[in-house]
Amino acid sequence: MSELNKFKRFTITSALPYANGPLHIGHLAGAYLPADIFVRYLRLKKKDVVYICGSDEHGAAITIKAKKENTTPQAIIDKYHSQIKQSFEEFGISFDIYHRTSSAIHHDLSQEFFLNLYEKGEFVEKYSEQYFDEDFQQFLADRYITGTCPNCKYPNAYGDQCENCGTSLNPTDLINPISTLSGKPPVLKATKHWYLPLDKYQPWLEKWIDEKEGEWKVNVFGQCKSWLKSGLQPRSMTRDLDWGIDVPLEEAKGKKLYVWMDAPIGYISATKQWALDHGKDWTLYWKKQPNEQDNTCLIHFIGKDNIVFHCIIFPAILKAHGEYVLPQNVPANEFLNLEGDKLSTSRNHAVWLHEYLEEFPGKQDELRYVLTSILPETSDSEFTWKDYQARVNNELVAIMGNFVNRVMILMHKFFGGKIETANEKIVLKDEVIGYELFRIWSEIEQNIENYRFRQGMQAVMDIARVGNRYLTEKEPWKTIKTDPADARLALHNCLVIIGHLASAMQPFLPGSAKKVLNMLNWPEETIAFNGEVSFKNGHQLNAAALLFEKVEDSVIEQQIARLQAKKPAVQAPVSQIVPAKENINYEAFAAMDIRVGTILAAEKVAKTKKLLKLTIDTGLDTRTVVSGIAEHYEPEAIIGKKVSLLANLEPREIKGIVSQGMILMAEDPEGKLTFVSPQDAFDNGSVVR
Ligand code: B3M
Ligand code: ZN
Repeated sequence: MSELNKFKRFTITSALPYANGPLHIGHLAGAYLPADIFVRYLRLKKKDVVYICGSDEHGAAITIKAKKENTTPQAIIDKYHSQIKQSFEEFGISFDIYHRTSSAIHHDLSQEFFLNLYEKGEFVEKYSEQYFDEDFQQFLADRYITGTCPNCKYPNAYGDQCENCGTSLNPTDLINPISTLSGKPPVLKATKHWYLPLDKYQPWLEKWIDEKEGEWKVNVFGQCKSWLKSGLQPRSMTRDLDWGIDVPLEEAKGKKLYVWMDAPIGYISATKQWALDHGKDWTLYWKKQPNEQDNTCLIHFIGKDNIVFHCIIFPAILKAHGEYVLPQNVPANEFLNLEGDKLSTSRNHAVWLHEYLEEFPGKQDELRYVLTSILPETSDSEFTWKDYQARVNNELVAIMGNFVNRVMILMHKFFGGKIETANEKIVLKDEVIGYELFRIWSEIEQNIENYRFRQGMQAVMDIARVGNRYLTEKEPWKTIKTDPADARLALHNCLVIIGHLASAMQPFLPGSAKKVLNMLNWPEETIAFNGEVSFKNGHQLNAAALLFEKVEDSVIEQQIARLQAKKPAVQAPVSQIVPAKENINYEAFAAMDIRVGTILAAEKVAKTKKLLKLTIDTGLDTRTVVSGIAEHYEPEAIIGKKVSLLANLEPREIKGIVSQGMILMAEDPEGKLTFVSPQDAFDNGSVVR
């Protein structure tokens, strides 16, 4: 407890997930698992800590989902809020409260914040030209508009942020903007909004961020510096939307607060609700105290795409308000990938938490262990099912489970599971082991306090490694025959090591730590973290229970196969759809003679990659058509196929063959082709119109 020791109180937050879909392992690895480990550690250290989270229920993420599912935003948030809450509970993320931003207490507090800044004259009021979708009669903010990122040229950047390079954007920054509602380029229209003058706060933010050098993670610090370097722009805190928190001003009727203004305030309103429920004073956890040393330590756990909002915009809001503490740290994680590909909700390429919980009942700690071991702490990392299996089988089962199991079995077999000692209690009687444990403990604590949970987890595993080595060296199964006292001493020492192990497991693998404590017949719910571990003379151990089970190949194969099957064909973003053409009159259409025909013969056109020479029965005649479909169809496979043929297209010579007409094909944005054919058996020569 070095740096952190100076704080009396901790307010720990995990990013509020949008209530627009279920949780997956990427969420866990980003903002929840690390925070949960950290919070459990603080609690074990007897710190005053509140751990806050809840659903983010506003913004375009919600309304767009509602449109997709053909339902209301309210129905969407109700559905996903309860699903997400339940998954978190079952998985064992130990929030003190999981709240929601649709609550009245949150709406009130957000409006209060806005008015506070408004009355201080902090906002810059500005009419500006904003993109507007004429078909849908709606202004296009945030996720309602996509286009090419001016910074990295990513083609599907959102109006408020490029998810590829993390840059925070305004819709007017986008190159070739497209409305996600109509798929059309938008028009510009004037509207009034209230801007937070981030440019004005820049000098202060620079100074504040600079103080974090060496303290904040390099990925976080680096991102902040680069935004500051490119110069901050005023950012609108209001939106022309019909879902969200009303802007509390008469002249702003119909406008809502920007979701990134209200969402972080959600941390505060959730704390208020928690305090109300538990008879606490919420202000202690958020507001500056008369003596600086009484201030709470505020830490935000987030994914890297949220850095700008937590390190620049929210601190600016808090500072402008004036009464609140600023975050002490924002240990953002990078992204987790899955089986060689980005996790993707829209492509259904994910391991969903609710599905995992259903299919792997009681195996929360297995997932916690694997994810903790691969957390994307300094760079993106990857989850694969094979790696999951290997880590569970070769580490949890073979090292941790095996050590505990061997000691428990031997204690029961040789001594009926009962501690007997001439002293009042047993203590560790091995200097080397004692020294090793001392070193490991300091590693565990230092790693947790510096947000290096991967290494912290490995250090915990080292306790089991030390135990296994010691047990193998001492061979009590042999000495029991020659020197039973020595066998007993060795096993007693092992029990002390198991006590340390259980103690250290608690923040990381809470369920398994409990199981071990239960085997040890430890009366308390928890065991002191890095405290004295000992057993009284006469102490009776409980029966050995299996800690972890081997993961069979078939289980993993099934998961891999399912991931493959789940992936629907890549969905084209709206912006890739070929833009609409100009209107034509009916005459222009009617001039086309389109007929149903049958392919009688097909062969490749020599020395070309793309062309097939087709012989078509058109009902009128039998003719030759050259078609550019050779990369999509084998000639033999299409003989007998019904097609639609533009029969009165001027004949054209292609590679020395006269082509009389054109086969109609549908082409998707990926360039895949398919025949446009009648759905039923239809005579050749039938007219298409
Ligand atoms: N709901 C964004 C996200 O899920 C957002 C986090 C809010 S934290 C205040 O990426
Ligand atoms: Zn970009």
